[in-house]
Amino acid sequence: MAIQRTQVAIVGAGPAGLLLGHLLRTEGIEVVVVERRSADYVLSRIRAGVLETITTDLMERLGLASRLKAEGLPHDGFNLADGERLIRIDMAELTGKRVTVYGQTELTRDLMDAAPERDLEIVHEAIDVTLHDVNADTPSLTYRKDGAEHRIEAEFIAGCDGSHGPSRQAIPSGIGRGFERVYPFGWLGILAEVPPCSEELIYANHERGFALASMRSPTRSRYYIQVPLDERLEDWPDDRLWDELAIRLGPEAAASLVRGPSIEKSIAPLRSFVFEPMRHGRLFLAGDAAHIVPPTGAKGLNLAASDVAYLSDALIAWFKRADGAGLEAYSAKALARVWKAERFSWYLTNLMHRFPDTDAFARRMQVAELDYIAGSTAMKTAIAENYVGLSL
Ligand code: RFL
Ligand code: PHB
Repeated sequence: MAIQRTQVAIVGAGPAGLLLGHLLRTEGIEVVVVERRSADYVLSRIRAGVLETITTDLMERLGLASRLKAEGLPHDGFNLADGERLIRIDMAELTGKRVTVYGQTELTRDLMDAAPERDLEIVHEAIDVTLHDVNADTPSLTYRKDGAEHRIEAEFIAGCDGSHGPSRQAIPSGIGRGFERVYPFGWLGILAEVPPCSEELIYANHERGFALASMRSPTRSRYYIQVPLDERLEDWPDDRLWDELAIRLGPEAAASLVRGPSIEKSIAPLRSFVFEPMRHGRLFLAGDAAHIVPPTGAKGLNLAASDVAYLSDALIAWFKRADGAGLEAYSAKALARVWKAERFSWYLTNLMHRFPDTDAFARRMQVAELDYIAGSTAMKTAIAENYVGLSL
């Protein structure tokens, strides 16, 4: 078996693992990232689109923000639609901050492309990654690649392997606790090479269910509709999906809705989940490995970024100054921010979707809440402050 030694072994080359790897490399810390999938597969996953300044600042700090700055779309506001009414949340005016629309795929590509020049080693197609002795001084992981067995001995392991990866499973049951809310619907998403129907995002609460108008660029649109969990993709040919979007997004958006063939179409279930604590011995969890949010608040990728901002600072303090205080504080500090993002994502999900049990009273509550938001700068500010991202 080939044995390799490193300071930090990172499981997962999604945004959390790649950002953490780069942040540690800038301080000369030795890192190896192991990823189950091929680079092409990772880049083909269409996911997040909205970046908080926390995320764009990290890319800037890494000196990897040139394409993001050239191609990312700064957004000063977004809209909540309810029937005929459009409530604009002016993030720039209310908070002095904005968000950037830039696909997770593009961010991941920028981080991957810069890996060789920064000596960030990424092992793709690593099979059967298994963590060992995470609660001892000598944690390690093993994997197979091209039929050969490999072992990496590290001082720390960062579990950045998403919600189904092996890292969280390596924490013995009884040590931690998961908190979960499963929603009785999913989002059917479509990506198409057509100009967006609106310059800003529209989150619509319609009697037929939620819809979202988003985008990737001035020529590429991303839309979602709420669907029952047992919905089949085959039942949603493009034409039916465009018709449904035109109804749910409201007449104004429908008038400027440009249709086109789908480049990608998929259904994702919605879930809230938090695992506490985010550390066990020398294993630290970050990103989706520790928590999931429903996509309604656009928080998932940004939480992965804030986790690794905390974790990289803590690991750097350890390796550079033998200061372990940051590592001790990591879980509590990250969770404090995670829970606030969980709250906001849950709140916006409840406000904007039709649940199977949304009865007349529950619907009146949604209308009253939206009415209140429409007329209250305080409410709009609270929503804007959460959407642009709470401070680190
Ligand atoms: P990822 O991206 O899932 O990466 C984890 C990586 O670990 C690998 N892995 C393994 N590697 C080795 N061995 C194993 N056994 C492994 N098992 C798994 C995986 O292959 C993968 O490469 O987690 P990470 O890095 O924590 O990043 C989290 C984000 O990807 C996620 O939170 C966001 O995509 C969520 N999300 C959104 N977040 C936002 O901030 N803004 C948005 O607008 C937004 N929109 C979305 C979203 C997620 C969506 N879906 C599909 C769930 C929209 C959607 C539809
Ligand atoms: C997206 O563009 O994919 C997107 C935007 C906002 C969300 C979720 C997803 O809240």
